[in-house]
Amino acid sequence: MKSKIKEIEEQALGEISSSAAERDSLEAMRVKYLGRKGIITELFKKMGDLSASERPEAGRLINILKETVTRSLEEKISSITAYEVEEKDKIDITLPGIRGRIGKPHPISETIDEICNIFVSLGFKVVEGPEIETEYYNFETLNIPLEHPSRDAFDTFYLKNDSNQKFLLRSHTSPVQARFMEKNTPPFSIVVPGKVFRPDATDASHSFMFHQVEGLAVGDNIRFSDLKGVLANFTKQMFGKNTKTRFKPSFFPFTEPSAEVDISCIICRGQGPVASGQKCSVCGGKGWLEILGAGMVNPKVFEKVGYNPEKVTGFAFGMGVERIAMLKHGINNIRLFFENDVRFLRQF
Ligand code: 2NM
Repeated sequence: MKSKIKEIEEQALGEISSSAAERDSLEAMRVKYLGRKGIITELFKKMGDLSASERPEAGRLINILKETVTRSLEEKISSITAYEVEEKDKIDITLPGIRGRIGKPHPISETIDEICNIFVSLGFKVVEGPEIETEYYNFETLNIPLEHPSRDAFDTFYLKNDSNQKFLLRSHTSPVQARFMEKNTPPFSIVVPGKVFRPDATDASHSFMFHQVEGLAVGDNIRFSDLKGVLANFTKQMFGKNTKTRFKPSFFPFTEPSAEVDISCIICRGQGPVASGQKCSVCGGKGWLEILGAGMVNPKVFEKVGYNPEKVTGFAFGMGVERIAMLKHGINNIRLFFENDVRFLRQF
């Protein structure tokens, strides 16, 4: 019996020390020796076969064996626990970092900045003003009288009335220019960026809210050729140095004469029909894209703001920022700018 116990002890301690340092294999080891049908448990059961004189000594030795094996298992388990704790606290500096996403300006904000910076390079100052306007500044001062048909295109989004004034969301940024003229003496050149609001039904190219940049230069002997020079320079800086500019006669109540300004198509470069005989999808084969309205400030506007039209002249222009951003980036739907889907916005 004694040698049998010694043999089991050696076997058990050997197996435990060479077993994998994993909880599963150690548990298997515990079951094998100390479980209900384990080798050591069976030894206890076999004591009944011994004589009464051998039994106490055998019992003592088996108990020592049981304790030895138990301690050996516990030591190994505690070494696993220590290893796990140590590993958990270790920082693996070779793992790639988690980069936080950084925001950036909206493409419309970037286009506004780009437009304004070009005019700043030409000596213009950037001026801003209120989005809620009075009928007076949105219409009257700009020579858009109450019963005039050209007012229909703008006439919307009225707010609750004050006692004697009607308030509305501005339909262009020109009222800011009218307010600026009242408070300042020429000469000056300003650009006014901002949100404007129109009664348009939304489609791929229209929105009830969009952004404008309008410009105004007033002084002594400012001429139509100054307007042409400034806008030709702007279109070259904005769309590339080979961009051509073309003026067509038009009408605005606040300018006379008035013009619509086209640039040579930035896709087909003014060629219109492309080599394959198909029409350019951006300009529709025309070779030109309309991007601006402009003109010489109507003397009636100068009178309204208290200037003497015999003494000062000026030019003004206005453009839709969304339209310009769509042309520049090849975007075919204005709504993409306002949905704020980050998958769209991240492309800029
Ligand atoms: C446009 C086209 C032509 C314009 C006129 C004025 C003001 F205040 F001086 F009368 N500001 N902006 C103007 C002129 C705007 O937008 C298509």
